[in-house]
Amino acid sequence: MKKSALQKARAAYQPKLPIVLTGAVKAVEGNPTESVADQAEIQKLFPNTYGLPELKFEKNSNPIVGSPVNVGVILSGGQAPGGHNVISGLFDGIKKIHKDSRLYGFLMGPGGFVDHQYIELTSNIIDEYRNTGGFDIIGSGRTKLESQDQFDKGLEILKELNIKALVIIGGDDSNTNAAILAEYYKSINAGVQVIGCPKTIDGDLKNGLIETSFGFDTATKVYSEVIGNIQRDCNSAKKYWHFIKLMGRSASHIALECALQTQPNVCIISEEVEAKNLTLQDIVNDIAQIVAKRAENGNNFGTVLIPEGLIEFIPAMKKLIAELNDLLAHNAEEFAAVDQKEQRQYIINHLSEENAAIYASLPEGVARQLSLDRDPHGNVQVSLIETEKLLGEMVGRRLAEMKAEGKYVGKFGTLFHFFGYEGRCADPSNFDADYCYALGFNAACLINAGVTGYMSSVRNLTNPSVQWIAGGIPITMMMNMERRHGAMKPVIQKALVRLDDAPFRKFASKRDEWAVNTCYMYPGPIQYFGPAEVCDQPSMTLRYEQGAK
Ligand code: FBP
Repeated sequence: MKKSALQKARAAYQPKLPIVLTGAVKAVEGNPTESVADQAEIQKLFPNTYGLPELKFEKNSNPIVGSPVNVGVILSGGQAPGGHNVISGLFDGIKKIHKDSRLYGFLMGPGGFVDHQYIELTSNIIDEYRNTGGFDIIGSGRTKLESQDQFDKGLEILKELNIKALVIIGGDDSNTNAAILAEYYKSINAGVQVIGCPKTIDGDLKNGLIETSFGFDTATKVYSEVIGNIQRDCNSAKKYWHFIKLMGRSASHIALECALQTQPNVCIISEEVEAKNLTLQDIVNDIAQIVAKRAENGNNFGTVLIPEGLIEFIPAMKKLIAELNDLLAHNAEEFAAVDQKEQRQYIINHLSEENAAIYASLPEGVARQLSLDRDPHGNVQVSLIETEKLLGEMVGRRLAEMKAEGKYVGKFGTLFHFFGYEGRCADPSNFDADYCYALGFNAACLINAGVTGYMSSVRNLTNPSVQWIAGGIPITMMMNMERRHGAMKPVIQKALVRLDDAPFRKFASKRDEWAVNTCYMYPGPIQYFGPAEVCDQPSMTLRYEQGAK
């Protein structure tokens, strides 16, 4: 296959491993752990894998004397830059344990594991994908691994290929399933270890020991580059307001990071909307005020960043979606039989009065999206809801009212954008290339240490990569009980934006100035070659979280 000049140069990049992983290691046990909440219930559900200690790798003076180990790997859920480096790190790690170790990749996500679709990942294949974006080396999928049947079916192929460990590279839902699988295999003495790796551009799989999920760094740099370009454009032409929706299913980490990088006029943070119990109209009024204020200064242009998950955080919408979820789940057949033109009215007739009124007030497109199929985890597919258009139109209407009241003089031209898929398969930044390679290599060390139900943990990430700390944390440590599909289930707790954490506080201290004045920042494209202060900086979220001022 023909390669671009950058592809060729990038293939030669050697990710920097934490110094501790460059030689033989020993796993040092820390204190036993507890789940973040609901300890008694989680312990009961995970009798074999609950309460395990944190692990930290330290240098070992004895060289590694390992035997060959066969390992399986699955990419699960949405793409995130760096997945290929997790796999190449894992490959190099198991080859370091023993040159005859083998790596098998299950195709198109967990589905390939259940259906026995796989390829052996040889060095020729791995070398083609080092430092590249995408998950195309083996593909990804969203099949939910949850039933014993699936686990048993998967075990058949693991036995056939003599696989001793399975590495699941995924987000919170996939790692929840990794924990359940680890517990099950342990309970039946299957002899298979299960190790998770923290992936998601959304940045919501993190805690003190998982400082960030991979892919967040690169994806937000890609979005920030284009937001910066748009800001330069709108500051040049001075005639458009750009409404930009940013991916991130639930948490607003991506929008917040991009705001810190680009200093837009407005950035909505869903978690704040929920905490302040704001309505859609409140949000619209706030944006309209800012547009009017800028118009007073002759600035009929600006940028508004909108997190993809906003709708589900507006308290009134949240209640509506919860009732809709139940309604559609309990009346699925009847609803499917209703003529498409009548479906909106059917829903209005079956909702409580309060929710029916909100549903009826929504534009056709948004209402329709809320009634469509959920994803396999039961989530509304928020990436398909055009919140940016909804807000832009509503702000336009509000400004017309304000004009009639003599409170606004200006022009309001809108343009709409959605940045999400553009960033998920970008070539990983140096940070993600190094971090992912280390996560994969570290997963091999966890396999060699014989543990199961652990997530690969590489931390101290704002320091140079050679100083990163490597180890593992029990996945059960991240879990709590939540209602899913009408029943309480153990799941990894999503890390939402915390309003008392440094990144949000930084943003909140600056946003009034950014709103009225034009303080745009232009981060430019990701740089792979050049000075470390340009090429190797981690996200601003991570830097503020770790004490930057
Ligand atoms: P993961 O949580 O699996 O990493 O996926 C995140 C995400 O990129 C969200 O930001 C987005 O809402 C969703 O995937 C889109 O899903 P799909 O790829 O199925 O369209």
